[in-house]
Amino acid sequence: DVDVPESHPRYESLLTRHRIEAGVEKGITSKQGLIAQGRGEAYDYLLGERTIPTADAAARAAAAHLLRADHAVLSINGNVAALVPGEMVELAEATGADLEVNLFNRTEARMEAIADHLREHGAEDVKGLTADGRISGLDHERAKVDADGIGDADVVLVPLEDGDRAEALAEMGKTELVVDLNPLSRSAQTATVPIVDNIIRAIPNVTEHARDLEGDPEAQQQAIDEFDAEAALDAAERAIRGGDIE
Ligand code: PTJ
Repeated sequence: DVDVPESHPRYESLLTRHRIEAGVEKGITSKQGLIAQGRGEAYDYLLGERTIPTADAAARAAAAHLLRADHAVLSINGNVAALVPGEMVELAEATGADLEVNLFNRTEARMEAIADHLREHGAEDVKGLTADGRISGLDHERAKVDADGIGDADVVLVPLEDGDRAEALAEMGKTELVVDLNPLSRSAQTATVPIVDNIIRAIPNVTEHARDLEGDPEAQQQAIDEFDAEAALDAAERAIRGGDIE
């Protein structure tokens, strides 16, 4: 990785930046991914770079949805692949979900590089390269999915998703789980479960909740029933604006 002293006050943030940079160098992350990361970092700084209680409740509800799904798919883009490849593989294993590469700026080279990168991190089956399905209501390149992946899924985790696609997936009736540090983004606003947290913290947290909820349908139902998306988005916005966190 990179030579940042652990005592540095912005250690995590610098490490994250380095991973995104390395992602661009490896042909995994797009240049726009750098801009997206900068935007995310600004929100995270204002949040105090921590998981607020409503984000933790969202992570638990997301874990419950993944465990109860008939077919759950975790969507991977260039930022997600650079930041949390092993963590996404672990979450897929903990919940029985599929992994699918799904890009906003789709190129075959980046699709292949990301699929290889995930396999290097332990993924066995990586979907997305067949691209024989479509998300309705989007233009050609951005609509491509695997028919037996996101096309068939009832629950999808779409971290750092573009707003148009998040809306289109929701309109197809899928239960949408989003990770996005901006509570005002359309993705967060249209999600069944918006997790307003840094993906670096959010994914391992969802996995931990999944392990805790596994085999306990009552606790899963409770995590889903108790989560209020609108209240969680409001709480995150208040936290970012400098208000109290309840
Ligand atoms: O690899 P591709 O081609 O699929 O492109 C991926 C990006 C992320 C570049 C693309 O989807 C994009 O442009 O997304 P946006 O519209 O910039 O939205 C990304 C959202 O994720 C923004 O609201 C950011 O605040 C948020 N975000 C960025 N970094 C993080 C984050 N949220 C959580 N954790 C982060 N580390």
